[in-house]
Amino acid sequence: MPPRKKAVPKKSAKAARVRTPAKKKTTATAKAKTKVKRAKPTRKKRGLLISFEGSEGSGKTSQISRLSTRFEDAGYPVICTREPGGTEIGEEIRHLLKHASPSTKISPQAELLLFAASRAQLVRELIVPSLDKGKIILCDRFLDSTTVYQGVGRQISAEPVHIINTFAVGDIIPDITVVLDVPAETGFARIKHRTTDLPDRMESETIDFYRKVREGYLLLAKALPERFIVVDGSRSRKWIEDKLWNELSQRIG
Ligand code: Z5A
Repeated sequence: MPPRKKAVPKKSAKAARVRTPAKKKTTATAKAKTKVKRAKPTRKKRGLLISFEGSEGSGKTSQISRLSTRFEDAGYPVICTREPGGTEIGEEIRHLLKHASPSTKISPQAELLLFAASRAQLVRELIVPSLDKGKIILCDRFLDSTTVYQGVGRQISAEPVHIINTFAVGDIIPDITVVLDVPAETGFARIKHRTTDLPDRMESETIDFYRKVREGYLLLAKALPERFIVVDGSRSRKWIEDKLWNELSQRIG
């Protein structure tokens, strides 16, 4: 299987989330209008953002690698990225989030903001410019991970999670979100043999936490059926790849 490409762009670009101007014309509203002019409303049409979600060991990384090859072979311009990470700053945040010592005691609120910071950078540095270039972006986790892990898993209330998510992504919402659904036990069994020099803070959660995460994804998918595709992640790698390729290539046209 070819190694997954890590895409870190050379240039950064301005993302364009613009507030609706107030009724009265003031200097501030005039500035806001200038921003409206600079926004590129057509960019979401040009490329496509496909996020992959699911609990640990659900097979996201494996499927992104397989599907990127299928997209490339079919002549689509495709890039792969991940969260947290995907940019230089994001990868530093990833390291902190995954390998901070237990004595650091990162609070759920600080954790939420760190994930959001990594995402805010990824959106502006990589996702917006790639959509502008018409690329298909396969993203290993995106904002739904925060909704589920920090919202459902860590039980931070929905409102701050939503506000912070929205602030981080602006108007960039995935066009399609794939959920690889596996029982928590299956995911755990798949990753337990992993050997690494560094202890992983996130992987030390209980099985109950991952049960909640799974339920959270299924609820989200039920609420947003037009965006989500849920696939049985406990099937064989080849079965999942074929199923996803059929679904995605049909939707992309
Ligand atoms: N997190 C968060 O809390 N809030 C956020 O906003 C964001 C993230 C963005 C990121 O960890 C952690 O951050 C994650 C959520 C949290 N934490 N947890 N816990 P990560 O990026 O290191 O890991 P991950 O995203 O959870 O993915 P993963 O553990 O690497 O698993 P995966 O990518 O879904 O699966 P995989 O690597 O493709 O496969 C795992 C193993 O299973 C591997 O040996 C494969 O060969 C095997 N596999 C894959 N598919 C199959 C099938 N179909 N059958 C059998 N075996 C398979």
